[in-house]
Amino acid sequence: MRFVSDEERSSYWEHGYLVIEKFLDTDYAVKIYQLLRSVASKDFNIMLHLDRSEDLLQQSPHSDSEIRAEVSKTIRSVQLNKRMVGILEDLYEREMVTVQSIIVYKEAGKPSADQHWHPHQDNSYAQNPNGMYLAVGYPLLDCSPDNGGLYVYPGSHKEGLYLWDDVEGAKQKYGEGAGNKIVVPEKYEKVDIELKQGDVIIFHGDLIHGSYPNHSDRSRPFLVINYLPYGEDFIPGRTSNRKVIRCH
Ligand SMILES: O=C(O)CCC(=O)C(=O)O
Repeated sequence: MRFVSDEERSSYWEHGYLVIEKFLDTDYAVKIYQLLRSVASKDFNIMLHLDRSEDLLQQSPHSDSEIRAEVSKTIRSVQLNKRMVGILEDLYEREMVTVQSIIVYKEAGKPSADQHWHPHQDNSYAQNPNGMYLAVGYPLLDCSPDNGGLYVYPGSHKEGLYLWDDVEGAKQKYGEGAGNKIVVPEKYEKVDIELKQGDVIIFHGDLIHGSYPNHSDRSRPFLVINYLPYGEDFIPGRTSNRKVIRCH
Protein backbone atom coordinates (compact mmCIF):
# COMPACT_ATOMS: atom_id res chain seq x y z
CA MET A 1 0.00 0.00 0.00
CA ARG A 2 1.23 3.51 -0.84
CA PHE A 3 0.65 6.44 1.50
CA VAL A 4 1.90 9.33 -0.67
CA SER A 5 1.44 10.16 -4.34
CA ASP A 6 4.40 10.77 -6.66
CA GLU A 7 3.50 14.50 -6.65
CA GLU A 8 3.57 14.68 -2.86
CA ARG A 9 6.85 12.83 -2.71
CA SER A 10 8.58 15.06 -5.26
CA SER A 11 7.11 18.19 -3.67
CA TYR A 12 8.51 17.15 -0.27
CA TRP A 13 12.02 16.60 -1.61
CA GLU A 14 11.86 19.73 -3.78
CA HIS A 15 10.54 22.16 -1.15
CA GLY A 16 11.54 20.42 2.10
CA TYR A 17 8.04 20.22 3.55
CA LEU A 18 4.64 18.76 2.87
CA VAL A 19 1.23 19.81 4.18
CA ILE A 20 -1.51 17.20 4.32
CA GLU A 21 -4.91 18.74 4.91
CA LYS A 22 -7.50 17.16 7.21
CA PHE A 23 -5.12 14.46 8.39
CA LEU A 24 -6.66 14.26 11.86
CA ASP A 25 -10.34 14.28 12.58
CA THR A 26 -11.09 17.69 14.11
CA ASP A 27 -12.80 15.99 17.10
CA TYR A 28 -9.61 14.08 17.76
CA ALA A 29 -7.52 17.28 17.48
CA VAL A 30 -9.87 18.89 20.03
CA LYS A 31 -9.50 15.89 22.34
CA ILE A 32 -5.68 16.05 22.15
CA TYR A 33 -5.75 19.78 22.80
CA GLN A 34 -8.03 19.43 25.82
CA LEU A 35 -5.84 16.69 27.27
CA LEU A 36 -2.70 18.77 26.75
CA ARG A 37 -4.33 21.81 28.35
CA SER A 38 -5.23 19.73 31.39
CA VAL A 39 -1.56 18.98 32.12
CA ALA A 40 -0.21 22.45 31.20
CA SER A 41 1.68 24.53 33.75
CA LYS A 42 0.02 27.79 34.82
CA ASP A 43 2.21 29.68 32.32
CA PHE A 44 1.61 27.18 29.51
CA ASN A 45 5.31 26.57 29.04
CA ILE A 46 6.57 24.25 26.35
CA MET A 47 6.58 20.59 27.44
CA LEU A 48 8.67 17.71 26.15
CA HIS A 49 8.09 13.95 25.93
CA LEU A 50 4.43 13.96 26.84
CA ASP A 51 4.39 10.32 25.74
CA ARG A 52 6.74 9.34 28.59
CA SER A 53 4.91 9.18 31.90
CA GLU A 54 8.02 9.91 33.99
CA ASP A 55 8.83 13.07 31.98
CA LEU A 56 5.23 14.21 32.12
CA LEU A 57 5.08 13.72 35.90
CA GLN A 58 8.21 15.82 36.31
CA GLN A 59 6.81 18.68 34.22
CA SER A 60 3.24 18.47 35.49
CA PRO A 61 3.44 17.16 39.08
CA HIS A 62 0.12 18.65 40.16
CA SER A 63 -2.05 17.18 37.44
CA ASP A 64 -4.28 14.16 37.90
CA SER A 65 -2.42 10.86 37.47
CA GLU A 66 -5.20 9.28 35.40
CA ILE A 67 -5.24 12.24 33.04
CA ARG A 68 -1.46 12.09 32.74
CA ALA A 69 -1.72 8.41 31.82
CA GLU A 70 -4.27 9.23 29.15
CA VAL A 71 -2.11 12.06 27.79
CA SER A 72 0.93 9.78 27.48
CA LYS A 73 -1.07 7.02 25.84
CA THR A 74 -2.70 9.44 23.39
CA ILE A 75 0.53 11.17 22.38
CA ARG A 76 2.28 7.83 21.94
CA SER A 77 -0.52 6.71 19.65
CA VAL A 78 -0.14 9.91 17.60
CA GLN A 79 3.58 9.14 17.31
CA LEU A 80 2.85 5.60 16.13
CA ASN A 81 -0.06 6.57 13.86
CA LYS A 82 0.13 3.95 11.12
CA ARG A 83 -0.82 6.31 8.31
CA MET A 84 1.80 8.89 9.35
CA VAL A 85 4.50 6.25 9.78
CA GLY A 86 3.50 4.90 6.33
CA ILE A 87 3.81 8.39 4.80
CA LEU A 88 7.25 8.94 6.33
CA GLU A 89 8.45 5.50 5.28
CA ASP A 90 7.21 6.13 1.73
CA LEU A 91 9.04 9.46 1.66
CA TYR A 92 12.32 8.11 3.04
CA GLU A 93 12.06 4.45 1.96
CA ARG A 94 13.40 3.49 5.40
CA GLU A 95 11.92 2.16 8.63
CA MET A 96 11.18 5.11 10.92
CA VAL A 97 11.61 5.53 14.68
CA THR A 98 10.28 8.39 16.79
CA VAL A 99 12.55 10.14 19.29
CA GLN A 100 10.70 13.14 20.72
CA SER A 101 7.34 14.81 21.31
CA ILE A 102 6.89 18.49 22.19
CA ILE A 103 3.95 20.83 22.67
CA VAL A 104 4.30 24.57 22.05
CA TYR A 105 1.06 25.98 23.46
CA LYS A 106 1.29 29.70 22.57
CA GLU A 107 -1.76 30.07 24.77
CA ALA A 108 -3.48 33.43 24.15
CA GLY A 109 -2.84 35.96 26.91
CA LYS A 110 0.04 34.04 28.52
CA PRO A 111 3.57 35.49 28.41
CA SER A 112 4.79 32.27 26.76
CA ALA A 113 2.61 33.08 23.72
CA ASP A 114 4.97 35.94 22.97
CA GLN A 115 7.80 33.59 22.07
CA HIS A 116 8.82 33.61 18.44
CA TRP A 117 11.18 31.04 16.97
CA HIS A 118 14.22 32.24 15.02
CA PRO A 119 14.91 30.82 11.59
CA HIS A 120 16.42 27.45 12.52
CA GLN A 121 16.92 23.88 11.35
CA ASP A 122 15.60 21.17 13.68
CA ASN A 123 18.50 18.93 12.77
CA SER A 124 20.88 21.41 14.42
CA TYR A 125 19.64 19.84 17.68
CA ALA A 126 19.76 16.16 16.74
CA GLN A 127 22.67 16.58 14.27
CA ASN A 128 22.04 13.52 12.16
CA PRO A 129 24.97 13.61 9.71
CA ASN A 130 22.81 12.37 6.83
CA GLY A 131 20.06 15.00 7.18
CA MET A 132 17.52 12.31 8.04
CA TYR A 133 15.97 13.91 11.12
CA LEU A 134 12.46 15.27 10.54
CA ALA A 135 9.51 16.85 12.32
CA VAL A 136 5.79 16.33 12.00
CA GLY A 137 3.69 19.24 13.30
CA TYR A 138 0.01 19.07 14.22
CA PRO A 139 -1.81 22.41 14.69
CA LEU A 140 -4.43 21.62 17.32
CA LEU A 141 -6.28 24.84 16.44
CA ASP A 142 -6.13 26.94 13.27
CA CYS A 143 -2.68 28.45 12.89
CA SER A 144 -1.65 31.52 10.87
CA PRO A 145 1.01 34.26 11.12
CA ASP A 146 -1.22 36.50 13.27
CA ASN A 147 -1.59 33.89 16.03
CA GLY A 148 2.04 32.77 16.14
CA GLY A 149 2.09 30.56 13.05
CA LEU A 150 5.03 29.30 11.11
CA TYR A 151 7.08 30.33 8.10
CA VAL A 152 9.47 28.28 5.97
CA TYR A 153 12.21 28.89 3.42
CA PRO A 154 11.37 26.36 0.68
CA GLY A 155 14.35 24.53 -0.79
CA SER A 156 16.69 25.50 2.05
CA HIS A 157 17.03 21.87 3.20
CA LYS A 158 19.36 20.91 0.36
CA GLU A 159 22.64 22.26 1.72
CA GLY A 160 22.95 20.43 5.03
CA LEU A 161 23.35 22.34 8.30
CA TYR A 162 24.30 26.02 8.28
CA LEU A 163 26.28 27.64 11.09
CA TRP A 164 24.03 28.66 13.94
CA ASP A 165 24.00 30.61 17.21
CA ASP A 166 23.17 28.20 20.03
CA VAL A 167 19.78 29.09 21.47
CA GLU A 168 17.75 26.80 23.72
CA GLY A 169 14.64 25.39 22.11
CA ALA A 170 12.27 24.43 24.88
CA LYS A 171 13.67 26.39 27.81
CA GLN A 172 14.26 29.86 26.39
CA LYS A 173 12.90 32.84 28.35
CA TYR A 174 9.73 34.56 27.16
CA GLY A 175 10.27 37.54 24.89
CA GLU A 176 13.51 36.05 23.59
CA GLY A 177 13.35 34.03 20.44
CA ALA A 178 13.80 30.28 20.69
CA GLY A 179 15.58 28.03 18.19
CA ASN A 180 19.21 27.74 17.04
CA LYS A 181 19.41 30.96 15.05
CA ILE A 182 20.87 31.03 11.56
CA VAL A 183 21.38 33.79 9.03
CA VAL A 184 19.20 32.82 6.08
CA PRO A 185 21.01 32.93 2.73
CA GLU A 186 19.45 35.68 0.56
CA LYS A 187 18.52 33.33 -2.25
CA TYR A 188 15.73 31.76 -0.18
CA GLU A 189 12.28 33.34 0.10
CA LYS A 190 10.20 33.28 3.23
CA VAL A 191 6.76 31.68 2.86
CA ASP A 192 4.11 32.00 5.60
CA ILE A 193 2.16 28.86 6.40
CA GLU A 194 -1.58 28.72 7.11
CA LEU A 195 -2.85 25.52 8.68
CA LYS A 196 -6.25 24.41 9.84
CA GLN A 197 -6.94 22.35 12.93
CA GLY A 198 -6.47 18.71 11.87
CA ASP A 199 -3.93 19.46 9.09
CA VAL A 200 -0.38 18.23 9.44
CA ILE A 201 2.95 19.57 8.18
CA ILE A 202 6.04 17.43 7.68
CA PHE A 203 9.36 19.29 7.80
CA HIS A 204 12.69 18.01 6.55
CA GLY A 205 15.06 18.47 9.52
CA ASP A 206 17.38 20.70 7.48
CA LEU A 207 14.56 23.00 6.30
CA ILE A 208 14.97 26.54 7.63
CA HIS A 209 11.79 27.58 9.40
CA GLY A 210 10.63 29.68 12.33
CA SER A 211 7.49 31.15 13.84
CA TYR A 212 5.89 34.43 14.87
CA PRO A 213 4.89 35.58 18.36
CA ASN A 214 1.21 35.22 19.22
CA HIS A 215 -0.19 38.65 20.13
CA SER A 216 -3.73 37.66 19.20
CA ASP A 217 -6.61 36.38 21.33
CA ARG A 218 -6.44 32.97 19.61
CA SER A 219 -4.25 30.26 21.12
CA ARG A 220 -1.93 28.40 18.80
CA PRO A 221 -1.10 24.93 20.16
CA PHE A 222 1.33 23.01 17.95
CA LEU A 223 2.26 19.40 18.71
CA VAL A 224 5.57 18.33 17.18
CA ILE A 225 6.76 14.74 16.84
CA ASN A 226 10.28 14.01 15.60
CA TYR A 227 11.41 10.93 13.69
CA LEU A 228 14.39 9.55 11.84
CA PRO A 229 15.19 6.26 10.11
CA TYR A 230 16.10 3.30 12.30
CA GLY A 231 19.86 3.02 12.87
CA GLU A 232 20.62 6.70 12.12
CA ASP A 233 22.79 8.58 14.64
CA PHE A 234 21.54 11.56 16.61
CA ILE A 235 22.46 13.61 19.66
CA PRO A 236 20.10 12.98 22.60
CA GLY A 237 20.37 16.67 23.60
CA ARG A 238 21.06 18.70 26.72
CA THR A 239 17.44 19.26 27.68
CA SER A 240 15.78 16.95 25.22
CA ASN A 241 16.94 13.44 26.08
CA ARG A 242 15.74 12.03 22.75
CA LYS A 243 15.29 8.26 22.80
CA VAL A 244 14.45 5.74 20.12
CA ILE A 245 10.94 4.31 20.07
CA ARG A 246 10.31 1.80 17.31
CA CYS A 247 7.18 2.48 15.27
CA HIS A 248 6.36 -1.16 14.40
O1 LIG B 1 5.75 26.11 17.63
C1 LIG B 1 6.42 27.01 17.13
O2 LIG B 1 6.06 28.17 17.14
C2 LIG B 1 7.72 26.68 16.46
C3 LIG B 1 8.12 25.26 16.63
C4 LIG B 1 9.31 24.90 15.81
O3 LIG B 1 9.74 25.60 14.93
C5 LIG B 1 9.99 23.65 16.10
O4 LIG B 1 9.54 22.87 16.96
O5 LIG B 1 11.03 23.40 15.46
